[in-house]
Amino acid sequence: MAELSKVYRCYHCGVILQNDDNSKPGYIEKEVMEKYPEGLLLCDNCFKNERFNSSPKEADFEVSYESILGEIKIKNALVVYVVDVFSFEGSFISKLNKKLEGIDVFAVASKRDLLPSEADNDILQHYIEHRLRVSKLTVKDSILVSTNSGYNMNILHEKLIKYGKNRDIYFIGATTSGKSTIIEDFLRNYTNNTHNLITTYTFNDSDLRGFRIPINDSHYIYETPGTSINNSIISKADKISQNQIIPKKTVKARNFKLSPNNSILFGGLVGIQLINGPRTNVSCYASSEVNINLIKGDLENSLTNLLKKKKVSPIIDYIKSATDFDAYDIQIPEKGSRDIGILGLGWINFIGNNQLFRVFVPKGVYVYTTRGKVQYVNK
Ligand SMILES: Nc1nc2c(ncn2[C@@H]2O[C@H](COP(=O)(O)OP(=O)(O)OP(=O)(O)O)[C@@H](O)[C@H]2O)c(=O)[nH]1
Ligand SMILES: [Mg+2]
Repeated sequence: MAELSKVYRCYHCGVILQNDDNSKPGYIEKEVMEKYPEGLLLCDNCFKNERFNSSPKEADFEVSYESILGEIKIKNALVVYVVDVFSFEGSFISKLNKKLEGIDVFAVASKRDLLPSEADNDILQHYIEHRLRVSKLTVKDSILVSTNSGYNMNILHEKLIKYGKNRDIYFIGATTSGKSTIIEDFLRNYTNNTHNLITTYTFNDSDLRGFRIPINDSHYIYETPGTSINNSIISKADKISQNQIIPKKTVKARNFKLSPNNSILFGGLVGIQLINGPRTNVSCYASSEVNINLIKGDLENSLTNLLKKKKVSPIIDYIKSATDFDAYDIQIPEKGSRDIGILGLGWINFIGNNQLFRVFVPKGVYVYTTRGKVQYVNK
């Protein structure tokens, strides 16, 4: 009797996969096919050249910003580096960090209210300091704050006045990290006892402008424009989805048990499949307006169906099927609490145990993995 056997196609280019000749289209190693019989398979060519990339791009920053950094260096000013604790990777920019080497930094981690109140502040602060230290920044001080809840804002104001006694202060950071909101909060409790005015200011050798606020007769706080991020999911989404993706209130963990071949779907935006490894408890962090679903079995079909029927939210109009995504494989050799995150959207947290995850994101969006950022008090 004739035997039917399944024909496998490359998930990206659609070519029929074969194990016989690596010089011909569709070649894939036999072991890979056997290892992931139900996984999404890519021919060697697509795996290497096109959509698979095990070292995704990092958050970027604009060259024009360098003139501001030059000004800071000449004045030996203090940099207040504002990072967003929810979207930390999107506001912690390694290219910018390199330029900050040798400059004194006061790290202000903003938007504390977006993380669960039970999250351990000491561990969070330690995580941020660790990341700054690893990036070789000269961190003179750091603080967690929230303008929304007022958390640590008085302490921050006092520190700014203290540090401004003998040097200028420059607020820098990614766009939407929270610089202006912190400065507005500062201004609410501020009295100008100097002979100078609050003015707008154009930074040396550039057309970048920001506010300049006198702290005393010889020193100022400078608000710089944010450096923009082009590989965040926010930059790929339309206004309506952006509104759903950016959290406005505390993000609570949503928990799932993920078995091999099953996936977590964030709206119609991101799919994270456990390709290989033990059944894993996963906590998902994203805006409450982003649906999070557990998908059993074939992610490619489920995703295409859900997108077609608009059964998930948010969706981005130009993403119509599974082939509109970039895919990354992430192997987790580390033990302990780990995160896999998607810039601008959120992250999953789990205990590392040699898992292999496959992450599908809209093309050009940055995916990262780090040690776990949020741990709970009494956990
Ligand atoms: N939940 C929460 N949202 C905040 C907080 N601080 C700022 N935001 C929001 O974050 C967004 C960006 O804040 P801004 O202060 O404008 O950010 P920025 O760093 O000045 O951004 P650019 O001017 O583009 O560089 C706004 O929608 C704020 O409402 C906070 O403490 N908690
Ligand atoms: Mg601003």
